[in-house]
Amino acid sequence: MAASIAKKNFSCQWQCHILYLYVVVLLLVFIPVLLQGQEAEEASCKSDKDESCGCAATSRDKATYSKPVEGEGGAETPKFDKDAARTAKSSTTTRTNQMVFVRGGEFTMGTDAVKFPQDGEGPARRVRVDSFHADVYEVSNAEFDIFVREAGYVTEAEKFGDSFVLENLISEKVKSEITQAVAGAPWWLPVKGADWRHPEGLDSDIINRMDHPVVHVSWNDAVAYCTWAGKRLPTEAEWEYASRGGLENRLYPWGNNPMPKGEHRMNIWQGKFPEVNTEEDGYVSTAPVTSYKPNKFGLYNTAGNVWEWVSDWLSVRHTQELQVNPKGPASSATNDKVKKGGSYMCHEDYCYRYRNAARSQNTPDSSASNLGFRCFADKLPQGVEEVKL
Ligand SMILES: [Ca+2]
Ligand SMILES: [Ca+2]
Repeated sequence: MAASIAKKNFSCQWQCHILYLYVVVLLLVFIPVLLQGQEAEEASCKSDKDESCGCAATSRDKATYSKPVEGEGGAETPKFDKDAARTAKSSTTTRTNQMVFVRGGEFTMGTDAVKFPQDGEGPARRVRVDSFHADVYEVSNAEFDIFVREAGYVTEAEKFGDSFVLENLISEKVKSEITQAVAGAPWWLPVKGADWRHPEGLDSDIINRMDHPVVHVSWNDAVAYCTWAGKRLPTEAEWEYASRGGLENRLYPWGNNPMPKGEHRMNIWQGKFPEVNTEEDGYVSTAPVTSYKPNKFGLYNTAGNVWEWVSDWLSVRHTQELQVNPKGPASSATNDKVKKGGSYMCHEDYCYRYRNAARSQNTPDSSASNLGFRCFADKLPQGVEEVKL
């Protein structure tokens, strides 16, 4: 009996050792594989965060999107609704179409302190531009309303029947009707009925925002407005020259300090994007185009508030040779136009693009709730007030 128990114990010890060895071998084989997978996932996340801020995610032909059907709310059926009448009535507010003369010169465009290499921010290069007149303000709803009423213009967002809106700004009712989101930037939602008169969808209006920048305007809409106004879109070089206000190699239109003397100088995002906007600069969404101090050339809100279309097609490669009045490439392989200045959605940790040198892009038919424009001109158009500095 005692011998039998001893034999049993011996047998168990032997079996246990085999089992133990088996487990050790399994762990040695699988742990490196598991760790490798985790590292790959972390690398992928890091890469995604580095490269995608959603700034360029609102391009119609790059997002899952349907084109409008002719005759079904398409180009041939401009809408007239009670909002149009209301905006017309309230557009007798103070004009903000003034321009300022900007004397041409040579400056350093772009930067060698590149934050987003994929955007083509660098290298820093010398550029010379001729003199021009620049809109002092971003084009406001009131100014765009005058254009729409006089020209009978219908924006592309109205023709498509939708536009991109930041999720936080949309009512729960509108949100519940949305089934799509933008890959890589889920805070952007395509909202039916969102257009310049209805910035957050059909249950919103601009009645109390006539002095705010017009949004949901495509590059094509911006060109149509500027042409009607006797103006044109700026080139990227002109826009950046004007935004820098005569200061060399500075991050912002006034210098390198984002808040000189603790004072807010632009409408961007405070808090944690995209969950919390603490609104410390006074605005959770757009601000009136007259907000904050202008730069030394007299321009307001080139940094922040809304992105601004410029005329250039996108290229992310630049020559370091001196360029005179550069207009950008003849076309873009990705069908993108450049936009400048960042918006109220930009945060230092996420989409740090409210710097003079920063840039992003969208296709020319794209529109969003943070994208507007201003016009420049070679000659001061008749009837436009010139601001003297
Ligand atoms: Ca803000
Ligand atoms: Ca701006």
